[in-house]
Amino acid sequence: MLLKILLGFLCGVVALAAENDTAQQGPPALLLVSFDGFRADYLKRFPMPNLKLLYTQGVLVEQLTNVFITKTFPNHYSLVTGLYAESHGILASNMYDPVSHKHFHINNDTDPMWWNKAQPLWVTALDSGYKTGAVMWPGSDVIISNRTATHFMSYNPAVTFQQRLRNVTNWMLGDGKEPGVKFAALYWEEPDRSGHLFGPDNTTAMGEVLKEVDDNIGLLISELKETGLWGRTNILITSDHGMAQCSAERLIRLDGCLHPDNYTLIDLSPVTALIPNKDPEAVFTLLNECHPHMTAYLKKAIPDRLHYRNNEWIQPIILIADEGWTIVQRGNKLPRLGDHGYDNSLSSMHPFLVAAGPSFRQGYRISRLESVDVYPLMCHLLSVNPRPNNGTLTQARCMLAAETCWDVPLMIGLVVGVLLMLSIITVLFRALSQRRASGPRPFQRLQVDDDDDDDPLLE
Ligand SMILES: *[C@@H]1O[C@H](CO)[C@@H](O)[C@H](O)[C@H]1NC(C)=O
Ligand SMILES: *[C@@H]1O[C@H](CO)[C@@H](O)[C@H](O)[C@H]1NC(C)=O
Ligand SMILES: *[C@@H]1O[C@H](CO)[C@@H](O)[C@H](O)[C@H]1NC(C)=O
Ligand SMILES: *[C@@H]1O[C@H](CO)[C@@H](O)[C@H](O)[C@H]1NC(C)=O
Ligand SMILES: *[C@@H]1O[C@H](CO)[C@@H](O)[C@H](O)[C@H]1NC(C)=O
Ligand SMILES: *[C@@H]1O[C@H](CO)[C@@H](O)[C@H](O)[C@H]1NC(C)=O
Ligand SMILES: CC(=O)N[C@H]1CO[C@H](CO)[C@@H](O)[C@@H]1O
Ligand SMILES: [Zn+2]
Repeated sequence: MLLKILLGFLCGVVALAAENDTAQQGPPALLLVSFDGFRADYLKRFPMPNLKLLYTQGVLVEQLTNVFITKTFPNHYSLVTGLYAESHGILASNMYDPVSHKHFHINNDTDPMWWNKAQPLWVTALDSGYKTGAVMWPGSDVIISNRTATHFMSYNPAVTFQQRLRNVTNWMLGDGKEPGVKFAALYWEEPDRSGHLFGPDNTTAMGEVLKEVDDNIGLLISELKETGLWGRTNILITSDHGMAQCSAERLIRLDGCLHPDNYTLIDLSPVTALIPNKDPEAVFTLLNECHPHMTAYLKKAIPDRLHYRNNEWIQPIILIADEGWTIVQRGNKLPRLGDHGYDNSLSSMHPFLVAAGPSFRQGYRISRLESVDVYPLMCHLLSVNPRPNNGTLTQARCMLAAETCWDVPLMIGLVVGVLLMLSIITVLFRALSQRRASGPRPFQRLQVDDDDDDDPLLE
């Protein structure tokens, strides 16, 4: 009896403490991981048992429509801001500001000027009282809106995935007194590096690197389990862009069309950005007729759907190569066997998204999502007020366990099915009542015959 009371008391205290704990800690922590250059169809072409384990227990978005240009920096910044490149300002790997005459390059990127048009989630989430972390994600070590993440690591390719991961889990655990990091973003450079080197069509090489990537996902799962973070952390595994196969037969040489004295080159391939030195119309005309697999645009004529026009760092002329084509100034040398940056409507440019953790549905799949929609999803998961952005939660909401989502095809099927059943029942009912009517009931029959004067055969 006494034991029972004691047990009940203990249970009560534990429950209270647990509730206190969750109330104090707020929503589950969120870990965002990007494997650079992970083309969506690698998931179908290569076995990835650990990644598969994650999405069978969570959600798989088969293709993520990323932003133009489909390069690493623009897309990583879109993931953490929900903005198109023209709005967040990280437009390419190489940029030029005509006012300050400053140059941006991915190895010389820490001037806040380039990043301050937007604010990444690791900064915004600080205002909700959270600690945040950023490991080698583009912009991690840049002071944006006067701040960085609580913890960050600058880009260093010599640091292994496991070391990066260990730092992140340590930050997430906290030190006992201080709460841990609530949002962390982690970057890894494969399979992009190998995709450029060997080309995405090289099944042997890509198979090897994707096995390594999957082993890293295995490490992630076991590290989270060992530290007790598993089950109370939401995990997003995604990427910035895909990869197209290039070849030496698909080179576009600018020098064949126009002497280099006529323009200043800012960025080269597969999207060239240039400033005509004089006579922009003449330069444009020559470039426009240069090659059937390259499209030239004057800045004002860049198609709306690319969301790549309204920014002072977009140069007066851009050239876009067709899928798999490489723009060079001169020579016959192919710089890379695989490349990306092409039109974001190409499925070869699309990455994927896997989501798992306490907030997500299990074994759920959707075929598409916009990469700008990942930001409002993350803000929702963290209860952070999203800053103005180009995404929406409409599609992504269905990934959440707490939401009931109407599956449109299923609903159509259901409605059609119900209507069909109703019609069958009506038809059957009529047939039955007619048969009964034509049965041995002479008086009724006579009455019907009387009314039926429009049918001469019955007379
Ligand atoms: C709940 O949290 C407060 C503040 O941290 C603490 O003082 C209190 O002891 C906790 N209550 C329980 C039952 O753990
Ligand atoms: C980095 O960019 C700044 C600003 O454009 C420039 O002053 C500096 O020389 C560059 N550094 C390197 C190493 O190129
Ligand atoms: C950043 O800090 C400087 C000086 O500390 C201040 O003048 C400036 O307004 C701050 N900028 C922002 C965006 O908070
Ligand atoms: C990452 O972890 C290593 C090893 O524990 C440590 O020496 C280093 O300071 C950590 N880096 C950061 C930025 O926390
Ligand atoms: C594929 O990559 C491997 C290196 O992993 C290389 O040895 C092989 O020649 C490549 N094959 C093709 C067809 O390029
Ligand atoms: C994207 O969002 C920004 C910030 O709200 C806005 O200024 C811009 O017009 C939006 N772009 C589009 C194409 O809606
Ligand atoms: C259209 C144009 O500006 N063409 C010039 C390109 O550069 C060469 C060499 O400097 C000039 O001779 C062309 O007039
Ligand atoms: Zn790349």
